[in-house]
Amino acid sequence: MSTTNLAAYLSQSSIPPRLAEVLAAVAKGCVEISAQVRRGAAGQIMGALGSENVQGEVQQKLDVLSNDILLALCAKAEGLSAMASEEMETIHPVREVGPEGGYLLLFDPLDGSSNIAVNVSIGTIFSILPTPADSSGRAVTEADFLQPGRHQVAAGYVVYGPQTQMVLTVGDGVCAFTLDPECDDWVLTNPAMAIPAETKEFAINTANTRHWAAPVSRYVEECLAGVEGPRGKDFNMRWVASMVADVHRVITRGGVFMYPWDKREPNRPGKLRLMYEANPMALLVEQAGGASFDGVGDTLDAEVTSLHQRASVMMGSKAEIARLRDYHAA
Ligand code: P6P
Repeated sequence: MSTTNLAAYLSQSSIPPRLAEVLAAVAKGCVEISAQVRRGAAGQIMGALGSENVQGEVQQKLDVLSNDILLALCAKAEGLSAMASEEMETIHPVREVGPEGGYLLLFDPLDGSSNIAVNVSIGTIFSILPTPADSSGRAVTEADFLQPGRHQVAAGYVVYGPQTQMVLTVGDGVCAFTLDPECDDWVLTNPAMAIPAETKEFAINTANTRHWAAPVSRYVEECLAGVEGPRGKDFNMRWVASMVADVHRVITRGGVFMYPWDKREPNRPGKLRLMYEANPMALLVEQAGGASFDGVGDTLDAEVTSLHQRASVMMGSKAEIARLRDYHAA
């Protein structure tokens, strides 16, 4: 089937209709979020709310607005049983799980929102899990969400940059859609995104250099040593400080995105969240031919013990992640 836009893509027989309905609702919500983001200071939605989210981070007005948009629109999708968000401490039940099962939607409604005030790209990240087999006929609990990333049936992000783009996987490769603002249609602009195995770009916040574990320091030092060093080639460093923008670049042209464990908070695996940041991005990267590593094993195999748990994140070009794994095993 020649799919020209998201609606055509979601109508493919390989995608269960109720999953397609959830994805269409997320996409519709992101069109509305895109419009609010683009209005910026011209609207009444800029600035901080003076409140903090469950992570103790200052909430921007757009964080809460984006969260509310997704809650309202996605609750209408018949197959959706419950939602969870970076902006909410507890899960948001929607309806009892039907006899045929249902879906759990997790999202970071507006990742990188500290960049809003300086007009740098931000994004929405989403992940869809199946309801557990034994959940039919009952309400969903938080424990039902605590599934490894490999259980995801779909994942994606929307990057609000010079273009608004959605990058999506339903487990059969990765495709990209570009929002045509003249008709609010998601046009299929890349049917098969593929991450080059090799790269010359890495993304990490080098302000944290002195806090990194030795394998990460070794990897970055070798990149910085360039053509005279063991890598025998020069590298570029990029850091947007917006995961969606950095990972989008990696999926588009290769590279490595890293927010690894560091010794500032030794008991904390990393800054980023597993369930609605690391896992959806890891599925996309793997589906695009890359790899994702949390310092111990594949991100998607990480044990899940709590909804808002954090993770050490290294993902991108396959050969580079293999090198990082070797350095961690040395
Ligand atoms: P730092 C944004 O706040 C975020 O959660 C990710 O989008 C981004 O990659 C990271 O934090 C940036 O963190 O410490 O460089 O500001």
